[in-house]
Amino acid sequence: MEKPLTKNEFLKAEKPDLSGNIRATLADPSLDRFSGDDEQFIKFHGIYQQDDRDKRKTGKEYSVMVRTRQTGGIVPAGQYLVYDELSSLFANGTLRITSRQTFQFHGVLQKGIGPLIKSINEALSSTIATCGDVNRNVTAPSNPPVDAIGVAVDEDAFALTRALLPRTTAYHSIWVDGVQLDLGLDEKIAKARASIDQANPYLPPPAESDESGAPVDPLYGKTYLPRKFKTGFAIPPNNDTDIFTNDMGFVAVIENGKLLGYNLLVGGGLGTSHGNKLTYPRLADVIGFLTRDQVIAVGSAVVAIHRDWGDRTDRKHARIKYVLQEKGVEWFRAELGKRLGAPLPLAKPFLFKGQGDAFGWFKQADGLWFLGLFVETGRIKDAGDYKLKTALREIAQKFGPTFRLTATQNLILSDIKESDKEAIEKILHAQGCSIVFNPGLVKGRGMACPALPTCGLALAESERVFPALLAKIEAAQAAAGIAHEELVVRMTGCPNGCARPYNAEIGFVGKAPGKYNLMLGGNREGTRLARTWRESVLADELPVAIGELFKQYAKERKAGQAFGDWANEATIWPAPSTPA
Ligand code: SRM
Ligand code: SF4
Repeated sequence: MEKPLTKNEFLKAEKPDLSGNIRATLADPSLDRFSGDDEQFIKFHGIYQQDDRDKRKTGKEYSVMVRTRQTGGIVPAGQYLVYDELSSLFANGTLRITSRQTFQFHGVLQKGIGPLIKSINEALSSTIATCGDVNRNVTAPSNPPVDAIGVAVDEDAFALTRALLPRTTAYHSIWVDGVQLDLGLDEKIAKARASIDQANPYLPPPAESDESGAPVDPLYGKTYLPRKFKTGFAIPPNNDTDIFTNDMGFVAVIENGKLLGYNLLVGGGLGTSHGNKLTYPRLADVIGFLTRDQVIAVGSAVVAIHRDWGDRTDRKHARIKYVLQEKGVEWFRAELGKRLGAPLPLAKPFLFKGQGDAFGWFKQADGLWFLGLFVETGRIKDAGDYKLKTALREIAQKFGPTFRLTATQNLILSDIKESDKEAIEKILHAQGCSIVFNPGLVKGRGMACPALPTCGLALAESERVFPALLAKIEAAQAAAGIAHEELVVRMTGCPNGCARPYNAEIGFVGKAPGKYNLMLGGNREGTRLARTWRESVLADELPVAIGELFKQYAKERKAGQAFGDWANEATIWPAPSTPA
């Protein structure tokens, strides 16, 4: 018997413009949240309904999280200044850099959603399709931010972003045309628009019409994709966008200093559910080579394969990685070739040598400078004497650098004149942010997801406990005589894998309050999956267990061997080991 489609499939088919009842809910001041079905529709608009989980004992306090779109993490200074103001006006005062180079506003109350999203659009960005069953934010290398190849890759990433935007008419009619603004931000917004000096790159092309004249999306149709879809670009040898974890990846092929095209990767994805063997993390397969002018055709064809072959009967099994795993790479190559009219030629050789961000000052190809800054767990905030938010506002106002959000939740300020470097440093030091220049190779490589109190799916803490845990891991390194050695440690509050723990050297995956699965054996290049070493370890015992491993590693390692590589091979594994 055929399995029935999921409820989400019926919702999409019923309202393919994705409008739901959002308009009516917004118009009713007595409502503090969206109803059941709209919780699904709002995701396509970049909104997640949440409640403060610290306060649940006294009743649910609803708010939403709003996620922006920033291809390649690029945020012009003017746009950043608008976001800075909006985060204080409508959110919890912080801006959260995500693991896919976007910003999230947390704690937005119902009446603030309209003005917030309208202002984001006025500042020439968008929240369209940053969630939902569509292509999400497209990542691209942020480090180094400016050279001829980097610029070309950014152009391709933007072109593909536009081609894969859903053409829903509801987004603009609800949030742009449907909201009146009276915030006194006009001058700031005008400056943001002037600094961007182009039309909104996130405005989708118009929808097409079906036989009855109704608008229809030529790629997504009426029911969009079976599930989310993620796309990234990378420039070897730096795998800073963790390209193998994407549904679709484009790896730059460079010959004689020129961007020849890309190797296509398909079928990465990390989300799993504890105890559900149908779900697992997977790294992408290498499919073939394409030239730059094929990016949109190939990208659209891969998305269409997900649309047509993804599992619409089980949302936990609906990502394209399962199509690749179950039908095989050869099947996929043939299917893609059929849609393109010819198979892609073989992929060219490529090698990643590492990932992660560089901190401090670097010269760009055009003679200007960029500054790599560490942002602890991606949270731009003012807290006590540490006033990163204030410092960045002042820097944006005075020097107008381009902000680039990295896929490790850090920040690059680029296009800075040599003569401004000293003043920028002074501002950061004066606001108590000296750590941002040199976090070291453990903090600087680390990543944690938001988890509690905002994430409705969190089983355990992550962002709030990660800095203290990393400090203990650094202390354990010192005790084992391996202080300051590079180490990729990532933590999530549940098995969905938002901070990508599954290909880290050490991954902590929330299992229950205060308990984590401890994953080991990923590598610094992001090209190997970690495996579960111990299940349900108490939070306090994590640094102790790791400390013992560090001692063994220090004794046994080969010259230059990284911890993750040692752990992958060492005789530390219980047999048989199981994936999380
Ligand atoms: Fe994620 C769901 C946060 C990157 C896999 N993710 C969520 C939600 C929206 C929870 C929810 O559905 O209610 C989280 C919101 C928490 C909050 O309070 O902010 C959330 N995900 C994040 C961010 C903010 C984590 C971060 O530390 O930065 C990242 C936002 C990226 C962005 O800007 O678009 C984020 N999420 C990822 C990644 C990593 C990546 O894409 O590089 C993954 C693993 C890769 C993958 O997709 O397989 C990831 N998030 C998930 C999943 C599991 C999907 C699956 O296939 O099973 C969920 C749950 C779901 O979709 O049902 C999820
Ligand atoms: Fe929430 Fe889990 Fe993602 Fe963390 S990994 S943000 S707990 S869904």
